[in-house]
Amino acid sequence: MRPTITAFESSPDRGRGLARDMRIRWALEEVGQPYDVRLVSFAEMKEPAHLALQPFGQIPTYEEGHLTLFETGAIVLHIAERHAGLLPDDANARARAIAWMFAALNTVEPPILDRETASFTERDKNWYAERVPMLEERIRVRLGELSRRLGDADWLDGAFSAGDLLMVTVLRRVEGSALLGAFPNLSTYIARGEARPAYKRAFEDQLAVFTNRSPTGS
Ligand code: GTB
Repeated sequence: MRPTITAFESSPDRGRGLARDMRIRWALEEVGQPYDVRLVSFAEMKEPAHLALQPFGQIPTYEEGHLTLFETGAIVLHIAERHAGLLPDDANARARAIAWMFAALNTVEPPILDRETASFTERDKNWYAERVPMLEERIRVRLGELSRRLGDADWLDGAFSAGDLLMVTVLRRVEGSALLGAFPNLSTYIARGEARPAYKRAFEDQLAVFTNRSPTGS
């Protein structure tokens, strides 16, 4: 059954692929599952019809027949469990790939989000300048740990998996920053993710929302 996801009608990033629908688009492209996209405005996201799908009034959501899902981790896991290509067949390797999915969302993303949130909402506070180095140090520690674990491997645990997909989307949030620049292997890891044909199709399709080009046909 062809799923429908929701995405921003007008993403603040103007198509840089930083909004979280990108994760779902990429996962669906990796497994070759065509999908539809319903664009929602910020106002619509807070209305009852959308809140019935996503209790926190956010995107993305995922509808497939009678199933409705929210939370990108749950959606990517659902896609990965039902299609080949995003999780290994070996049970232990599969469990480890799922651990990397959680690590991306629970361990690496939170300090990055804290820094972003501070820059949006706390800039006018007199303690902001004091707080930023602390927030950045937390990110640096996590990136250092991740960098050490990745070493010179292509992916986090053997073949590319849903764990890498989520980790790359999380790391993209600091792409181009001095924080990430200190860890060249993480920059090349992101580049490897971005070079995947499925990533490129997903990126073009979310960008098409802003450039009015027609999607690649997924
Ligand atoms: N934990 C949830 C998940 O993983 O699904 C988080 C979902 C979420 O944060 N969605 C955001 C949202 O709907 C969009 S992606 N926010 C509206 C709201 O909460 O009211 C976050 C995002 C938005 C914009 C940029 N950007 O412009 O760079 C990057 C990331």
